[in-house]
This record gives sequence, structure tokens and C-alpha cells, in this order.
Amino acid sequence: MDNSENSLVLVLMGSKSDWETMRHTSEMLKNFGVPHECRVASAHRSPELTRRLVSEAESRGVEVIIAAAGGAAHLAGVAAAHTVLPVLGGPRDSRTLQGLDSLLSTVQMPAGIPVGTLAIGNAGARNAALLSIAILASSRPELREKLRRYRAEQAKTIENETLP
Ligand code: RP5
Repeated sequence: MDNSENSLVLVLMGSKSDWETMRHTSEMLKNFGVPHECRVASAHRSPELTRRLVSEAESRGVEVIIAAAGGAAHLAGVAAAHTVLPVLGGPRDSRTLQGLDSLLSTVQMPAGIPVGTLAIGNAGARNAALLSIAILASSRPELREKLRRYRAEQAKTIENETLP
């Protein structure tokens, strides 16, 4: 679902190489029927594009921004500097330090500019979508109901689990 006209969630990632992780965010948002768009925008390599996408997001109707990056992962922090929309950070599981670098770069924001940081890697990518949905659901009862159903189905799957 990539309709920049109606997007409620803007999903940014620092590199195309992040897509393998961030497609989980997009799939989850799609499953919940949340209009969103995914863009590559780097805090370091394309700072002007990043600033523009984030600065314009609110006036385009975006309500939550997800920003994922790996290594010296400043994307979420830079995004948060340019908007008062909630920004959720997804630390990528980087090749050299397995995401610890990304986690610390994303989570250790100075007081005054918050980033809600999720777990490293795929779990964080899925949860960034779910947390966005929870934020959007505060004014959308139908989304809240979908979240309840998702949790109930998840619980049922665990309860029905069998081991070999
Ligand atoms: C970050 O550097 C990206 O978010 C990516 O996780 C990491 C490596 O990028 P590539 O060298 O694979 O483009 O900016």
C-alpha cells in the first residue's frame, strides 16, 4: 500500500538494504489496512530529502513516522528533530555489531526530542507497525477492534501449539 496522498504512516529507511527487514513493517500495516508509504531516505547520504519528507509529512496527513536504520543510525533522531509527529525508531541488525550500534544510536536521544525505540531487527520492524496502529487506534475504534482480534488470534495460536 503505497499511496502518498492518503498515507497515515510514513516508513523511512536509511538504505534499500533495510527493506528485507522493513518489509515486515509494511506487511503488518497492509494486513491492518493502514495506508502507508515506504521510502529510502538517509540521515547522512540524503539529508535534504530526509528533512523534506519529514517536514512535509504532517501537512500531508501522516500521523506516525517510522524510521529504521543500521550502524550509526541517526535517521529516527533526525526525523524527530523535524516534526512533532510521533517517531518510532527501528534499529537494524547491522552486519558488524549485530544491531547494538543501531540500537544505541537510536535509543540514546537527548531530552526534549523523543524517539520511541523498538527492538533490533524483524521483531522491532513488526512492533513498529503494531505500535503505530495502537497510536492511530486511539481515534479509530475499528482499528482498536482489529488489534484486539490480532491479539486474540495470537493467543489462540500459542494455546494450540503442539511439540513433536
Ligand atoms: C544505514 O547504513 C542504513 O540504514 C543501513 O542499515 C546501513 C548500511 O547501508 P548500506 O551500506 O547497506 O547501504 O544508513
